[in-house]
This record gives sequence, C-alpha cells and structure tokens, in this order.
Amino acid sequence: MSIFSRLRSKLFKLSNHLMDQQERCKKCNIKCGLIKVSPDVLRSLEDGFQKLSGSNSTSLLKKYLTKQVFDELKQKKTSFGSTLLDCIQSGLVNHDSGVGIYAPDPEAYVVFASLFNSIIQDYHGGFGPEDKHPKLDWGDISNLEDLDPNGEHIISTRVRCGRSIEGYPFNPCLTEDNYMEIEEQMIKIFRTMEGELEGEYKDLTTMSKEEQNQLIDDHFLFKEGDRFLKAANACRFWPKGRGIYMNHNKTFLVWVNEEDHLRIISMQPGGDMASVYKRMIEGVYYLEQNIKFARSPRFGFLTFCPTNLGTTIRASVHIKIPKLSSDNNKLDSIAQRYHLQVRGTRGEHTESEDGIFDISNKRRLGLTEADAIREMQDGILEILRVEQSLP
Ligand code: ADP
Ligand code: DAR
Repeated sequence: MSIFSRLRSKLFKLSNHLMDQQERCKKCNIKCGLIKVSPDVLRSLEDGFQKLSGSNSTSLLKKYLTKQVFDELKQKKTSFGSTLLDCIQSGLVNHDSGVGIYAPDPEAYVVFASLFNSIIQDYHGGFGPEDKHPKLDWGDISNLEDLDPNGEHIISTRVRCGRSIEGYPFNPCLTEDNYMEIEEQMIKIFRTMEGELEGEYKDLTTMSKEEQNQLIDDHFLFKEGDRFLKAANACRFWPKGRGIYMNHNKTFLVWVNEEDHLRIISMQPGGDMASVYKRMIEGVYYLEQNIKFARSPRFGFLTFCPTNLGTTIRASVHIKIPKLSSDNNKLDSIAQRYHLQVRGTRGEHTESEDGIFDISNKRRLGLTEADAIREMQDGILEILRVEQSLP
C-alpha cells in the first residue's frame, strides 16, 4: 500500500474517531435541541411523507416508512449532515420506485437503521438486524458452466460488483474535488493494468455524444440522467469525475462515479459464466492491491443503494425465451423461487426489446459471492429447462 493510501487510511481512522466524539457531542446537542434539522427540511419531509402515504406506490419505502418510524427519524442527522430527507427524497419524488431509499453516507445505515433494516431484510430475503454478512468467498470457478453451450438462448453474460473507496462518502455528500480525486486515483491505477485487462479510460467530459450514445446502446456504458439518481442528489457536477475504463476487447469495464464510486464489470457474448466471473475476480483483485475498499463488519462491501450491499454482485444474462416470456406468471414464479430479478433489455427500469430480457440474481447480502453466482446459475438453468419443455 502506497504511503498516500497509508496516510489516507490513518486520516480516515482519525476522522472516524473524531466522528465518534463529534457524534457523542452531537447526540447530546441534538438531545438538548442545539443541532436541529432545518424547518425547510422538516416541511419537505412532512409534505413528501403525506403524499407518499396517500399514493398507490408499491415501493419498499412506502411499505416500511410508518408514521412511528418517520417521527423517530425525521430529526436525526449523521455526522456528514445527512438527514432522513437525503435518504428518501428519491422515493418521495418517484412513487414508482422499487425501493426508494439510498444512503448518502456510510453512517446513514446506522443512524436511520430502523428504516434501512426493514427494507434490507425484505429485499435480501431475510437478512435481519442481528445478521452479519459472511466473509468474501468467490467459490470454485470449476463448478460453473457454460449456461447455453449451443448458443440457442443466451446472447451475452455479465457479472458486476460495486466498490466504495474507503474515506469517501457516497454521491450526495461528495464534493466536486472528491469526484476529481477519485477519478485521478483510478486513472493512475488503470494505466498500470496489463495483459487481458489492459485498456483505456474515457472520461465523460471529453467523450463525444455519439461515442457516449453508442457505448450505452452497446450496453457498455451507464445511462445518463437516471431520474432516481438525480432525485437522490447523486448527479451533481455531472459529468465531472465520471467515466469508463474498458480493456481492448471491451470485456472488462470499470464505471467511475456513476451510482457507486466503482462498478467493476466483466461481460462477453454467449453463456460462458466461468470465464466472465473469473475475469471480474481478476480485475477486482488487481484493483484492491492499489486502493482500499470500504467494507463493514455487518454489511460487507458498502454501497450507495441498500440493494447492492454485501457481495454487490449482479450476475446477468441477456436471454431470449419466447415461449416462457409469453407466460408472465410462470416466469415470475421461477424468478421468485430462485431469487431472480427480470429487467428489460437496457437494464433497470427499461422494457424488453426484441424479446431480450436481462435476468440476474436479486439477493446480494447475507450470502457469499459463490452463493450469489450459484443462485443465478441454478435459476437460469431452470428457466432454460422450462423454456425447452414448453410446446
Ligand atoms: P447494473 O446496475 O448492474 O449496472 P443496469 O440494469 O443499470 O445494471 O444495466 C447496466 C447496463 O448493463 C445496461 O446497458 C444493460 O443492458 C447492460 N447489461 C446488463 N446485463 C447484461 C448482459 N448480460 N449482457 C449485456 N449487457 C448487459
Ligand atoms: N431506482 C431505485 C433503486 C433500485 C435499485 N437499483 C439501483 N440501486 N440501481 C428504485 O427504488 O427503484
């Protein structure tokens, strides 16, 4: 670890200690009403809560933000200054959210635990307030197989994970300098990548709109202007500090400062899950030799959105299942049974185009990396078995 990283890690530990002291002091100040949430924030919270409560939203935020939880949390702040509004503003504005909450900084998961814990337990299939995420375990790659050796249904396979860099809060609390610092640190590391991982970083401030749109259409680059992220205050200073690293074959990618500080992605045409997974692991292993990732004893790897905590792994296939996809109930029942998530062709919050679906594991927390991949592989094999059994 470079002297810079060691120094930053020491500073982070010192700031943690200071935050503890400050937190104790703040708790007593808040108790005696010295540091309050501003009247404007309280008004926005009350108004948003009333509108959400009266809506037909099916978000997990609406399901678990009861009046009791709301009143308990509305006056709280983290040591970064994040309020309940900072956590839930996206879900208050977008009633069609699936989840509706993000953590503006790592402390939010603790300060607003009575809301986050319920949503986390629901989304990740039972990870309770006393549970702890298991140690990292990539598993034995030799147990993985080509999910579609004859190439009849699977167009491509992708595995991604998210990483937050220790010492930095999440999007809504990042300063303009923070975005640039993270990008500069990553560019230095990208320049040292060799072999299959060797490639080039392209930042969004200099990338042409044509190239950007082509990379999005080809499913390599993240979409721009996500309304959920915008409403979560996660797109400030855009596109400064944002970009994508791609190896020469575009099979290994790293997104910088989109939703998380880093998204580390491996993908290729076909169904060869073992090769895709192995490449992502190699990429993660190389990066973690050069930069310290934020990991919590309880939640594993920390991310902006609670749906990505833990392993942060989303393993997906772009798959054509013309028979099964014409029977939504049957497809949904398999997805439920195997903890799968069905997305549209361009990813989250999009529709299927030309009968192509993005199907992936849903659970990321409370199981190992190996479990998450196995769960996805078992689910996809079942989907293919049923598809091939239909008349
Ligand atoms: P994530 O948050 O995991 O990055 P998104 O749903 O935002 O997922 O998708 C990001 C991009 O990755 C989208 O363009 C989507 O089409 C693409 N993608 C996801 N899975 C695959 C896959 N198996 N093959 C090709 N592209 C994929
Ligand atoms: N759009 C938000 C987040 C859902 C999970 N996906 C993420 N984190 N990209 C929603 O509540 O629908």
